[in-house]
Amino acid sequence: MSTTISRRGLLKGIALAGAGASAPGSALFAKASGTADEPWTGYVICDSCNHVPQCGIRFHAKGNTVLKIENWTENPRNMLCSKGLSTLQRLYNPNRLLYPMKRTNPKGSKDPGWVRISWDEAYKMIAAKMLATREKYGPESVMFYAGDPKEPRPAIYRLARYFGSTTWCTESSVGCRSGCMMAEELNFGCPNNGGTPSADTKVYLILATNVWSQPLDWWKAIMAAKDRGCKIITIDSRRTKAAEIADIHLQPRVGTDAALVAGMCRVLIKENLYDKAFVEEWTNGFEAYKAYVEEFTPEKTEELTGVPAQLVVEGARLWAKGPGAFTLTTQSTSHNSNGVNNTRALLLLPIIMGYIDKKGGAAFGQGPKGLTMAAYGLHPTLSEVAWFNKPEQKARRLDREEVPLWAEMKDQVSPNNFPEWVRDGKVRMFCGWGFNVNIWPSPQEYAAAVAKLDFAFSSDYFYRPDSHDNLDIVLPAAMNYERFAPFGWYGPRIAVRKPVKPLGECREDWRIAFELGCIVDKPEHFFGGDPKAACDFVIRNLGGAGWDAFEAALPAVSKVPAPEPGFEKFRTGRMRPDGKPGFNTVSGKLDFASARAGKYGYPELPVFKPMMPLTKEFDLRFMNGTRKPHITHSKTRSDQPFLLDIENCLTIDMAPEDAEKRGIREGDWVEIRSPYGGPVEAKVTVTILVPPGLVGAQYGWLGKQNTQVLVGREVRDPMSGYSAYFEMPVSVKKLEKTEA
Ligand SMILES: Nc1nc2c(c(=O)[nH]1)N[C@H]1C(S)=C(S)[C@@H](COP(=O)(O)OP(=O)(O)OC[C@H]3O[C@@H](n4cnc5c(=O)[nH]c(N)nc54)[C@H](O)[C@@H]3O)O[C@H]1N2
Ligand SMILES: Nc1nc2c(c(=O)[nH]1)N[C@H]1C(S)=C(S)[C@@H](COP(=O)(O)OP(=O)(O)OC[C@H]3O[C@@H](n4cnc5c(=O)[nH]c(N)nc54)[C@H](O)[C@@H]3O)O[C@H]1N2
Ligand SMILES: [Mo]
Repeated sequence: MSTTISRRGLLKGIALAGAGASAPGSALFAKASGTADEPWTGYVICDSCNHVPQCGIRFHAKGNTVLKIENWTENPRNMLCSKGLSTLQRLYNPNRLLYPMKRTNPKGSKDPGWVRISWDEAYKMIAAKMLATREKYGPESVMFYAGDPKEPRPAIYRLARYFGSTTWCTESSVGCRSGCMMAEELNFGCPNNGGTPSADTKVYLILATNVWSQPLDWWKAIMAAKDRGCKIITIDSRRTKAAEIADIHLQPRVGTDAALVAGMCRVLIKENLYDKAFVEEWTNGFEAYKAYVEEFTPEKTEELTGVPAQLVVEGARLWAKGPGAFTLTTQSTSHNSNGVNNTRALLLLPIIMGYIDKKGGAAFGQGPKGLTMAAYGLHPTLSEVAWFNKPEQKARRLDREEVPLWAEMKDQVSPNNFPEWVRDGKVRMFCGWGFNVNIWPSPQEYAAAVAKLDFAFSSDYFYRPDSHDNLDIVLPAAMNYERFAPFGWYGPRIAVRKPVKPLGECREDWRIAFELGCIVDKPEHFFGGDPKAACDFVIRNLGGAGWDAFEAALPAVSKVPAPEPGFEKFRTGRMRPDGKPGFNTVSGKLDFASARAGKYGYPELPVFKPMMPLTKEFDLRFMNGTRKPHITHSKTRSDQPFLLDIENCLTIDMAPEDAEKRGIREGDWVEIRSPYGGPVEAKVTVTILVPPGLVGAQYGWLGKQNTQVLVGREVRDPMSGYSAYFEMPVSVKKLEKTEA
């Protein structure tokens, strides 16, 4: 089976599907053309890049064929981007998986020998294996995993919980932005990555957040604030769009944010610009931090970070002219070996100024009913996150020795030692949804571990050889146009869907998880296998009128009751589950110093730690994974080929000085090596987007262009267990070739 697509064939296919015709011999198009010709309008949610909440899509269909899509204007998030607009290519991509398949050749064979099977047979094989593995090796030996796809997660939580396994993990526990969330929870006592500026915001701080990774309305809100006179400070190691519109751009070298913040806080303290009263009443550990930052003079800060001393001072002074709000929606600051502490440091900037839950400051939002959102905007009654957080479950966690603080704080295990778990017989079976082995450093080691499992399956939209070749079963997942669950969630607003029927025998992920649950556990725990019934359960639990009423209201987006947001909720006990004033940290206050971290031998303060040194041979830092507007991870490449017109190979950004020194020009091909692997081939863009000494790249290209092989597995942030994707020293050499 191949994932390469003939572009002509694909475009022809879309035209055929659009016309409702049926291409002989093609299972896909036989199903795609519906019988009824009545035009109708549907409503779904884009899942291209997994912003949560996601963007709404209105589509026009005939029979079961989607003909045209547009912005769902009534949806709070209603501006589709290049990725969203090309999702129809993905829906009608002739390479889609349409039927369950099982392998017939032994693992390791070049050809797995896939044959089509029925859902019944697939479920029987999987369920029998789940039960037998649990019986023989205990529940933890069955691992549940979801990739970046966040939509399937609540249902898989439920399956893992009722099956009784704590070995439940996702791409977020491998390395997304949960490392940043860990910092948020340590400082604030709850996740909070800031938000867009409000009408009263005077200064807005953009912390390592790339414009291209955000929904389009994020940018609109920032430009509107700028027009109102709000000042912008951007802290980003590259000169991004967000840096170019900033009043002050602070450009620290990668992984040096803790030093930059120490320098800025020193200025705020020395010049008496910080909010003394707030710090005294609502924070913990300030005196220790004050003593720590003493050595970070502007000059020393410049030496450590590369940010000019004068800018450190000016940045601090401008930030003090608040109220100030911030955004830290980034994943990138958590991807170096001091990631959690660098992020904790950045989050001290709103704390020291007391811009916490204030008018014009950083708003602390809340879910419709509770204090915080859980499980990617989905309700804890469905995900049953509380079960994973009970002491008896925590005691069984496979990751508790490797990342003890993470294991205490997080309900998902850190699976970065998966190869060792398989080697030691701790994990025997793998149940996956959207599994991509190439998110890991040195992915070949994870692929080899998959091949050694007793049994493994995954559900996906497409067949991915790197990840699927050594599975036992591959299941075809329904796409966003074809599923009911989950609904979109925007604060108290809930957008239910009106989808088309799945192509072939695709099934939605919630249904797959629930139907398996019905076999290995009790149907009453899994809504009899019905995703819509599960959504209805959550909506009613939130006090809403239920799925049918919400569907009848479409295209309007319905509301569930919600408490007034209000300001300074920490004064009235709304930030803690026990209703006491303060924050949900161990100290009850906002933590400059965290006893929770100290308990496990990590520094209590968010201290600076140098990155891996560059060497004579590996003399450039590699930023392996910044986002681009037309790329999502590895999947948009072959799935949505319109986007390949924009870029069709791995390109790296190099500063003009660095390129010239190596005799490299725009468009040249180069090879990249690190102490851990390579060569990797890429085409060069010469640009001031990156400073001298830094190479910027996207990850997610495959084969010879797979940058993950450059990342060493052992270089990690000890607090989160995350890999240092953005830290590797590399060499870049010109190649004598002109094509990929
Ligand atoms: N188009 C698109 N959008 C996406 C995605 C996608 O693949 N494509 N993926 C989605 C997902 S899963 C995620 S997690 C988010 C990620 O969203 P982001 O984290 O916002 O995206 P990145 O481009 O990885 O990084 C943000 C910025 O951090 C800067 N940076 C890197 N290291 C450092 C550092 O050490 N210090 C400082 N100060 N700055 C640093 C980079 O220069 C970059 O501009 O995007 C989501 N949105
Ligand atoms: N070097 C480096 N590595 C990184 C990062 C980086 O910046 N640099 N970023 C990290 C981050 S933030 C992330 S989020 C991860 C990316 O995480 P990945 O897990 O790679 O994310 P995707 O590529 O979105 O999806 C993985 C697979 O899921 C399938 N899929 C998509 N949607 C669905 C669905 O709804 N159901 C099912 N069953 N399958 C689906 C896709 O076809 C694909 O095969 O990579 C991480 N790794
Ligand atoms: Mo992510």
